[in-house]
Amino acid sequence: MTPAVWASTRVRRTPFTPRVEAAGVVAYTVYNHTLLPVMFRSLEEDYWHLKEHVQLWDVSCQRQVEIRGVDAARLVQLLTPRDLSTAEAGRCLYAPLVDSRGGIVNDPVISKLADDRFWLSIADADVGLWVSGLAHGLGVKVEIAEPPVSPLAVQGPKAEELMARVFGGAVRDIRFFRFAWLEFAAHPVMVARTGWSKQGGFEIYLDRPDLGVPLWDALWEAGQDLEVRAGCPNLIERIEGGFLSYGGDFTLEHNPFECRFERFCHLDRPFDFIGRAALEEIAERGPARRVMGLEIAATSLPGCVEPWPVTVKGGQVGEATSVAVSPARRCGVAIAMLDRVHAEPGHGVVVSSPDGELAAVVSDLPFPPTSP
Ligand code: THG
Repeated sequence: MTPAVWASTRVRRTPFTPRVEAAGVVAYTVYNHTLLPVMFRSLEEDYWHLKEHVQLWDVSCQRQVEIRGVDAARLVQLLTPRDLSTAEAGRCLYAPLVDSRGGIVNDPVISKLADDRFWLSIADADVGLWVSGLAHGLGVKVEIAEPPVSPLAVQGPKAEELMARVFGGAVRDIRFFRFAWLEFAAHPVMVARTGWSKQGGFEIYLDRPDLGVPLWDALWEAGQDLEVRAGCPNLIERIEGGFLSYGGDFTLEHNPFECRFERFCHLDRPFDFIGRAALEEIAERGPARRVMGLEIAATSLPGCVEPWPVTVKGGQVGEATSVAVSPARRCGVAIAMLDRVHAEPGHGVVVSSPDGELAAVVSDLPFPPTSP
């Protein structure tokens, strides 16, 4: 029997928790000290439903670190190698945050609300402490807060139709990684075309906890004929989509090049950020490891609760950190950090699972689409 993880007052509930529980959530994880659903029916059923219909995801655990003030833009730029100078208000940007050694502190979605106001929609680590420490040490004029904002994701191929029914046709004009302020219950809320799936959709950044249940119910009722269901980031779909999970697939011990984040690192542009010297050196040398996909010869696999060694001729060349069985591919799929020489699509490797040694083939991330 797998022991349960206990909730307590240290683990935050969310404005949507009553509806998530009414919808029959079967398992949670804890992310940013907050409950995050991980499964409703089964990973496979949730996967197919996400790819065909529309789901409501309680991703309130994606907490917002707000940075505002006259020095906000300068401080936010110092946090990341991604050039933010060309972004206008209304943009969202996925951006690694790095420390002075080039290690990844977090990988938030940064929303630019105004020239002097940003939200960092953080992955699972206490970014507020890192930013507050830096602001104190640098003596910059900013205010840092974690406002009571709870994102609700609406994901799946029917997400736009459902959102248009509740928020009006204006949602259709929101481009990928942009946001707009739209009204719900006569209150303006931030709606972005973002989300942790490749199926398309939106995230509603609800800043009124009292409107959580009414918002959920409005989407639920409007989506009955669209077969709306409660869902959550799906392990299988996000592995296939190549979405890396901070703390699991990569940590402070990894740099952006190992994570294949080079498109978010603008070393050739002359702005200042923490870790520039370290990243320039790594870019020059080339990263020691690269994150890749694996296709594993297996039709059932146990959960990966600690990294599984990846070997070639008995020598370890890396580790798999997220593993699932894909019903679309009828094999195991994994995200793995591999030594550079083995990080090539088509390379054969062996994965040491708790069930024994399994043959695997290295794949690109995201995994190439399957034909329907
Ligand atoms: N939504 C919000 N906050 C988040 C996540 C989210 N915080 C934590 C975690 N998820 C951050 N991780 C990612 C990873 C990838 C993407 C979004 C969040 C993503 N990337 C696109 C891509 O790689 O193609 C686009 C990147 C870009 O153009 O900037 O969607 O899911 N609010």
